Amino acid sequence: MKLAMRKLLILGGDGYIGWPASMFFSSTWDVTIIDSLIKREWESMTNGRPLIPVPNIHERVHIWEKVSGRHIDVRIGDIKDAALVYGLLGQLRPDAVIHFAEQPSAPYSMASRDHAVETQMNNVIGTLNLIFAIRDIGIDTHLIKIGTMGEYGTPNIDIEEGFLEIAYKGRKDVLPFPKQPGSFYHLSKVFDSQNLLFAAPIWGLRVTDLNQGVVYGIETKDTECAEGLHTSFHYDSVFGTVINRFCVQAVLGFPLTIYGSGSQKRSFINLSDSLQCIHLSLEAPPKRGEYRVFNQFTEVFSIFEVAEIIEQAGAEFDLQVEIAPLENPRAEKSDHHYNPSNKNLLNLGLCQKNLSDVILREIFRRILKYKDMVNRESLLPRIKWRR
Ligand code: USQ
Repeated sequence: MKLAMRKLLILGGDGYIGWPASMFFSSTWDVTIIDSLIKREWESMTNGRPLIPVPNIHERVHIWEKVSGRHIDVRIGDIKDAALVYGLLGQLRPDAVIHFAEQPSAPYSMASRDHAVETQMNNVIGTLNLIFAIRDIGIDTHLIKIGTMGEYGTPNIDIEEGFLEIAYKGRKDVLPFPKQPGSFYHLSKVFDSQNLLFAAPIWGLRVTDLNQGVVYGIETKDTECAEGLHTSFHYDSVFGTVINRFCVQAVLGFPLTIYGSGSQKRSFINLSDSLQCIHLSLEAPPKRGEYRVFNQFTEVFSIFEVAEIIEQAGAEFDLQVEIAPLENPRAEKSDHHYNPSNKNLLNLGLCQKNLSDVILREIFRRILKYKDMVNRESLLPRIKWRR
C-alpha cells in the first residue's frame, strides 16, 4: 500500500526562496502553494524586475511537473483575507506550514508612511490570521515562520538564539533576547515573533521561528533542471540583497555600492543552505506549545569583506571590480561587535556551503548570460532612512 505523503502548505511560494522551496519539498511532501502575486506588483512599482524574467506561477509548476513528475497545487490568494486562510487550512489540514508570504524589503518599508503601513499590515495580519486559523480549526500543524537576524540589531553582546539567560539583582531568568531592529520591515518581523511567542504556549502551537541572515545565490539543484525553473533573482536597490547586487555590479563593471565604511557586519546564507535548514527544522518539529528560534545563517562578514571576496573571484573572470563606498542611505552602526550563534541548526546537522569562488563563479556565469537585461537605473539606492 502506498503511504500518503505528509501535507505541506507554502505561503509565498512564488518568491525568491518560496519557489525553490516548493520544488525542493515536493519530492517528500504533498505541496500546496498559496501566493497573492503582490510581490510582482511591488517589483514593477519600484523598477525592480528580476534579472531573468520569471514565468507565471502556473507555467512554473507545469514545467516542474513535466521535468520531475511531481505535482504542486497552486492557489492564488492573499493571507490578509482571514476567510481564505480559514478555508484553506480547514480543507487541507496541513502537517506543516512554511510562511514566506511577507513583504521582505527593508528599503521598501522605509520609502514612505504608506510603505511602512503596508509592510506591517501585510506581515503582521497575515501571521495573525494563520495562527488564529490553526487554533480555531484545531489542527496540529508545525508552523515554520521565516524571521530575520535583523530582529536583534547589532548589540554589544553575543547574539543568542531567541532567548538570553539574565541574572539581575540576585535573580535569574531566561528572557526573550532584546530586539533592536533597523527598519519598519525588521520591526514587522519582531511583532510577528512576539505574537508567536505569546500564542504558542497558550494555544499549544508548534512554532519554529527561523531568524535568517542575508540570503544570496541564484541556483539550487532544482532550478537548474530546466529553462523556466529559475528563481526571481533581484539586484536592484529595493529587493536585491547585498551579495546578489555586488555580483551583478561586478559583472557590469559598475562600482560596488558599499554603504558607508562597509565595516558593518551581517550574517549570510546561501539559497540552497536556506532550504537545507528548513528541511532540518521540518524533520525535527518542536513539542506542542513550544516556540523555538533558530538563527539561520552560515557565515558572518563585513560588507567590505564581501566586496573583497567578490573582487578576488571576479579577477578570474577578468572582471575589473571597483569598490566605491557611498554615503550610507540607512541608519545603522558601522563599527560594532557581532557574534551571533547558530548552534541549534549546526546541532541538527547543518552542513554549510561557504561563500567561495565556486559559488560566485556559478552566480557570475548566470549573470553574464543576462547582463544586457540589467536595468542600471535601479542599482543606486534612492530610499533614505533619515529625514
Ligand atoms: N548594503 C550595502 N550596499 C548595498 C546593499 C546593502 O552596503 O548595495 C549593506 C546594508 O547597508 C546592510 C547590509 O548590506 O548593512 C545588508 O543589506 P541587504 O539589503 O542585503 O539586506 P537587508 O536590508 O538587511 O535585508 C535582507 C532581506 C531581508 C532579510 C534580511 C536578513 O531583504 O528579507 O530579512 O536580509 S538580515 O539582514 O539579517 O536582517
